[in-house]
Amino acid sequence: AAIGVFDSGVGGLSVLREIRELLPNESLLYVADSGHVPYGEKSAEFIRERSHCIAEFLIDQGAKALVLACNTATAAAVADLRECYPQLPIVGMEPAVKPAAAATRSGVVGVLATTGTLRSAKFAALLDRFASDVRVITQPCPGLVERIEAGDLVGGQTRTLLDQYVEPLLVEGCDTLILGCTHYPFLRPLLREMVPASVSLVDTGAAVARQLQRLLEARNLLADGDARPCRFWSSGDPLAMQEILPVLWGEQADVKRFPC
Ligand code: DGN
Repeated sequence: AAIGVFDSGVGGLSVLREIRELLPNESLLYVADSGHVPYGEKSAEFIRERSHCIAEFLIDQGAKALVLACNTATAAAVADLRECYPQLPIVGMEPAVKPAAAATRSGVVGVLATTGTLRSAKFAALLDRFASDVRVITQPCPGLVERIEAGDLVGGQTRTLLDQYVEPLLVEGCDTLILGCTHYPFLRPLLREMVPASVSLVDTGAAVARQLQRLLEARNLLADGDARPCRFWSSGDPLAMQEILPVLWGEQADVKRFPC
């Protein structure tokens, strides 16, 4: 049995890396729904349909747990999936509002995420619960996911877009930036060049890996042997993903075409 992980594209690989590091004995399966990226501007209904279809596929391939390595898909579909598969541990993402609210000294926190995440009821509830004492400025980032999907992590176009999104947050006095989309941790090196050293960048990839570990432990599902090599599928261009895997995943691997 394996851990099934998916995202609208290659962003979830930032979470997959955290899972590999914390749980090196687990076999991993990864679906990039790059044929439908970005999810950010799509309807919740559409994202739920895609999530069901991918979850079913991963379970057929032997997934004993699922990770929605996508903030947008989690906001739209995690409740539905949990209802559909009550026996299966299912872990979703959420923007790191809680740790950011605890860490900020200026009292101003910026959230970089997709439009879908920022307008979701789940995100509103998160702000109500953890951010009542701080000022939170949200910043949707259209176009950024596409740059990362293209494997452009430090180029001119990515830099221009990112600067346009981050600069206003700095002007407002944010000292903590939440990377609220799983694609964005890949922009950390570029972000570190752009923002002062006193600004912290927070994401929830490592916390999600720990939550997965807790759920597997509680249900006695942790792997007892060695991991098989990670298997990858893409609903977009498998060869394009194969080309950027060494950068985003740190290893070469075959990518198969996702069948639906
Ligand atoms: N990686 C996704 C997220 O965490 O929200 C979605 C990116 C997208 O499809 N726009």
